[in-house]
Amino acid sequence: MLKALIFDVDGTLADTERDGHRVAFNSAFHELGLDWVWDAPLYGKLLEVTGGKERIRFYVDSFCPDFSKPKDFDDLVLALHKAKTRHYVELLGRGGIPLRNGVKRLLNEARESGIRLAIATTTTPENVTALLRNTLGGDAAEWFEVIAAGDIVPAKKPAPDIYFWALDKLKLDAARCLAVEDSENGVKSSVGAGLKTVVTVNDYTLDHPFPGVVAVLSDLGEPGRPFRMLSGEAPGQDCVDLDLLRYWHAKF
Ligand code: XBP
Ligand code: MG
Repeated sequence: MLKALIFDVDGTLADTERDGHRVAFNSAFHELGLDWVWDAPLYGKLLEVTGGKERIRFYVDSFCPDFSKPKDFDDLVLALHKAKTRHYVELLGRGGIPLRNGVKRLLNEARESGIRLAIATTTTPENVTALLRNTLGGDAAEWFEVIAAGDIVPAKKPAPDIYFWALDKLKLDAARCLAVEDSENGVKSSVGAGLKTVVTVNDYTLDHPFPGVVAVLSDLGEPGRPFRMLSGEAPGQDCVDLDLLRYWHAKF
């Protein structure tokens, strides 16, 4: 029996990366006097590494051969990431990023049906609450029984640890839950934790491989704005609702 849905955040609940996180990173670099600029294609490559602090380090190591790290480089990374989080939360506060198609509808249906909700994400906890507050209203963080986020586990996605942490807090076996993800790293993490997983892709993840998932879709769909099925089966359905999730959960 399906008991809980565990959602990824970035790329899944909302398209936050290109016009949200990327913009906030660039604002932080500018604020701290660095001439680094992450354009949209470069950011696609940087998404290989999850976690903002980890991504900054990956950028320096892989794309800035001439940058000589100062002695206090660790502090610089922390200061950049703190500034980035502030810029990102401000951007969300201006209503900069809407939820993806079908997300609000499915969350509401799950709440009405007593399906438990959780989040498993690499991003910083305050980014999650800011997104939920600005898109769903002041109390939306409380819709989620568990919010597993950021540095709460040392090994970020693609490691399964963040999903194990969420399952532990939910006190549920993976077999009773379904994950919703958008990326290869996310799927490695959720499938690695033993979760049946549904994928909704975005521009950055369209070509990612998703071995072991139950379905890959353009988005969750809305009545009159159906999803496109990229792999898997959804007999007679044009949006993802609990009936379809229960069907996938039971069948695959
Ligand atoms: C999300 C991420 C995060 C955000 C930045 O991945 O990769 O790193 O881009 O977050 P997922 P912070 O959707 O798989 O969780 O800067 O707050 O770390
Ligand atoms: Mg994601």
